[in-house]
Amino acid sequence: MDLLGEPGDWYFEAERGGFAHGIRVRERLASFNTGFQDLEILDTEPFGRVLVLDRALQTSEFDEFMYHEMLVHVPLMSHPAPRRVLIVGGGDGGALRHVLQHPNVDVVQVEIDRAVVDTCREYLPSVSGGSFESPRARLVIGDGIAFMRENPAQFDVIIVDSTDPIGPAVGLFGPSFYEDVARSLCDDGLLAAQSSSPLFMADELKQQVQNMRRIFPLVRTYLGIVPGYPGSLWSYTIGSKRHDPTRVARESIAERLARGAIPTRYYTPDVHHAAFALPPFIADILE
Ligand code: AG3
Repeated sequence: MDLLGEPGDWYFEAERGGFAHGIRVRERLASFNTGFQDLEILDTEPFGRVLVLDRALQTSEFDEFMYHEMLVHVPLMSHPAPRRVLIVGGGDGGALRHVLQHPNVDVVQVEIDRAVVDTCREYLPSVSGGSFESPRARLVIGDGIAFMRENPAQFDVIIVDSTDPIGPAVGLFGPSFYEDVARSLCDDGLLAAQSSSPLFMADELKQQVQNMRRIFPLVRTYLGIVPGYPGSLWSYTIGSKRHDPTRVARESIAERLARGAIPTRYYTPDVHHAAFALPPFIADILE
């Protein structure tokens, strides 16, 4: 069976352990190998247009806000006054769009695969929403690791918006990567990274958190729901040099959301704090 399917068929994303979830395809809009990975843009019934890389759904018009708001606003609100932000990966531009909603923030984004940026700007324009044209954004096509080595002590917040910790992105999860991140952060900087499904990729989550703990004094995992990802339940992890994301005052989050007129559909001060409450089976993974 062709897992990607022709129009009217289903796109199935198979997870290890014999679980797959499916989305009905209206049309396959693009499908090619970029030189780095297999890229698909599908138009689907419930999720609208979606980006698939190496057969893993990355982003959709339908639920991108659920993922990007949690990946972006939780770390930015955990820093008292972020000015310089680095995004590693995130070629669809969704993380960039949400970071730019914060006033006074300049962003550098380093994405290795230009084809992801170009194809998403063409087929998923609402995800980046014109943010690549912002005077506050600079896009670098290249290797995030090399970029960080050349830019020490530069950033208040670094966001890693990568694919899964298998295959090409695996280098973005190891201890030496986190050393580079720490060096590229200011003295009170913090890192946020997507950290996989706590259900289906528990071993990867555990390893990632262990790697971060070797480098950062404060490591906090939090949860969100992303219906397009396997199992819907998703995790993110912050590694921080000083600021504790679980201690930021609700009033200060509310005040900054209002001052910036930041239009959220998922993230609120209460959601920020609720996200750090871990069910015991996940707390056990991280012990
Ligand atoms: N980055 C995280 C995608 C993880 C999805 N995994 C999966 N479907 N198995 C998404 C990039 C969005 N900007």
